[in-house]
Amino acid sequence: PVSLPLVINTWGFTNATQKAWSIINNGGKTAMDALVAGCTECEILQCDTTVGYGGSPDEIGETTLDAMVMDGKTQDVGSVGDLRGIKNAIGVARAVMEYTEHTLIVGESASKFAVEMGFTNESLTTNTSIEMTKNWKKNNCQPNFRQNVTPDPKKSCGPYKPIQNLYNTYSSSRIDKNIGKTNHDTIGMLIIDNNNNIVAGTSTNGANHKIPGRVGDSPIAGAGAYARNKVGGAAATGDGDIMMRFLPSFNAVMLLELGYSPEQAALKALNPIIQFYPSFVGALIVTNTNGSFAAACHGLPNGFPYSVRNTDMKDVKIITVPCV
Ligand code: SD4
Repeated sequence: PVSLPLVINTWGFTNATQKAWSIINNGGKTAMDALVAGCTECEILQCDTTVGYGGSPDEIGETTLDAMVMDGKTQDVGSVGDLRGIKNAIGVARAVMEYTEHTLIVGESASKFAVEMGFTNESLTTNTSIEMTKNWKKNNCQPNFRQNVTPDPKKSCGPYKPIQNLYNTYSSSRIDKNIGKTNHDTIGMLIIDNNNNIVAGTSTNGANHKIPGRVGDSPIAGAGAYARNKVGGAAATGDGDIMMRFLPSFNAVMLLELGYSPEQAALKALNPIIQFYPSFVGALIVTNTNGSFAAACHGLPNGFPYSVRNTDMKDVKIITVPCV
């Protein structure tokens, strides 16, 4: 028995789930309306400071946003990468889908497009993001994530080992060991309406202290999220620089099409990533269009929490899946 509609999203971002649920469950609005409202809620609340303004500043302290929406019925996609000075990234992604022939618009040009579409241009910097940049600079001798950068001779921290540093920084910064919760994370959301139409979306401020211009997996269709009517959908969170090389969301949906269960599809879609990058940290949520869902993760010691609501549930539920 199916129990639609369904809202499912990454992490314990239950306010977003609740917002989307209140819209899809009341009728009159589309799954896309609910998706954009749900993810916008996280952008407003700055979920874990990893969605929306004021988090994950790049090397020079600017917060930039990536987001996408995908409609499973039409295969239409709209997305933005490296969006600057606009808070509602998922709203702009939807405008790309609905008002242009394009799929992905990036950088300053995406900001200009957003302003044309009526979004407000404002700073995404906050005291928190300024503090984050200051602390990071204090502990780093030179810009992060580059090879062949000469260490600053006045400081005693060279020589720089960028690749290793990247993964260590990433995985340790993602988990607050005291409360056992991850504190850095993208929202990826999947919604199925009563007629089995599925939509998918993401919104994030990406990786901490990235090189300016870095775009992650979240706005890439098939990497950050994917949706196809009559099959299902998937959305990803984690190390996007790695994930976008494997298109895990597309992979998971193709595995559903081959007849695998959502759980099998989630696990199998992560497999090649783990084979090539054993220290990979990330997770996938997967649902088929009947509303059966599952998740899988790798590298999160306390497992991966995700948020769900359907008509069988009295309230939004957080489910935590242990990692493989
Ligand atoms: C990225 N996948 O930009 C995003 C980051 C993320 O939790 O999921 N953070 O790489």
